[in-house]
Amino acid sequence: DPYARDPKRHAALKPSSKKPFNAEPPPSLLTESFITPVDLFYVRNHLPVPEISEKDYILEVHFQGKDHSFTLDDLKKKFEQVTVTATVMCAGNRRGEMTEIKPVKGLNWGHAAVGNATWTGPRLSDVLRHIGVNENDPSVQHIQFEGLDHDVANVPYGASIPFNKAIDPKGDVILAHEMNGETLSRDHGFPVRAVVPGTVGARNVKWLGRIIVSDTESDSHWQQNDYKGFNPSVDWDTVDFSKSPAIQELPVISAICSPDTGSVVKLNSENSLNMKGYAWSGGGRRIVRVDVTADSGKTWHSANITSQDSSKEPHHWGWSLWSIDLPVPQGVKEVELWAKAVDSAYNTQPESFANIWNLRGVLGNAYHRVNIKIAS
Ligand code: MTE
Ligand code: MO
Repeated sequence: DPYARDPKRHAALKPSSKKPFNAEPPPSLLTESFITPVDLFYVRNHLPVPEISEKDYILEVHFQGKDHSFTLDDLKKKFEQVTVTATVMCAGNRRGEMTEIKPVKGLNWGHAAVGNATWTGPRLSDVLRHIGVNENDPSVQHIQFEGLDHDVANVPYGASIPFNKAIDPKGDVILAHEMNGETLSRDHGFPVRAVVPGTVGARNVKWLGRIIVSDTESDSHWQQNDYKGFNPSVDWDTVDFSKSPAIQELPVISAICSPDTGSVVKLNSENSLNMKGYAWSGGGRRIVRVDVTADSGKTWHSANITSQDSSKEPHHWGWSLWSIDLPVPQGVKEVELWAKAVDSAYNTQPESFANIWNLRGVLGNAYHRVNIKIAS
């Protein structure tokens, strides 16, 4: 069993698959703290967790036919160490809701395949400049990452990001060796992972073994034939993965973390209920508003943003947590709660999943709707 040496996990993580291990925490735990605790942070592994010893670890960086090697010590001592707060979210977060429209291929995620952490390490841009990469070099277009996890045919997990994002010091791409101030855990990429703030989880390559400075995208399955969006009418007979760009920056999203769907809620004296959730947008865009309604949009209320990343745009990489005491229509026994967020570019979420459905179940950012009962 290639998974026999996987690490132990927190009992609160609910697996959607055990081998490879994929799991998310109960949504209500996400709004307990602005920084998601490491052991409650969702885990998305495609392969067994590799066993890497700190002293043998080497990061190879390939550029113009040459390999440059860095030990963990090199990465810690040769470069300025920076800490960024960044949310990491799986492209398939909220896939379960999309599946209600029509089945899709993919893990059945709820709305907690997302977390917010601080990440510490050298900037990728500093490492690239150190080996002589010039930001104006037209032959450099993509930075490819390879993990030290591989499949039975020895193919590693791989992905790439645009060179512009990688070389921009304000892009804040970090070769992280710490998460929330602690040594990176095995599930989250020990000893080094790429953290690509504002960009889909899939490009935040864990167990980073090799970086390739290239004129082309990664040719990995995950870059070429997965993690792409399509027209809702495209099916597995007609899909042509070469026609859609790989997902990089993610669109604006929000979700209600409490109350939970199906729960029975007692109203407070003002005939209202407390509702909490998260909101986030990719590309360093800040959340400027979270709108919620308990009457299908007749009356919208703006929630209070209770905690927000203090970093300025365009590198506002962390999520926002929100809360509101939302008035509920008099005398009703059941309510559908809705939430939608607005980012600083005034992008907002689509109303329903019907017209954003896609065969891989990615980019599921429709209004979040939660049905609850009111206690009498
Ligand atoms: N990196 C490697 N090496 N192998 C993987 O399977 N999964 C990716 C990404 N990096 C993956 C990886 C995906 S799809 C996501 S969503 C994030 O890691 C999940 O990061 P986390 O497990 O730390 O939450
Ligand atoms: Mo993912």
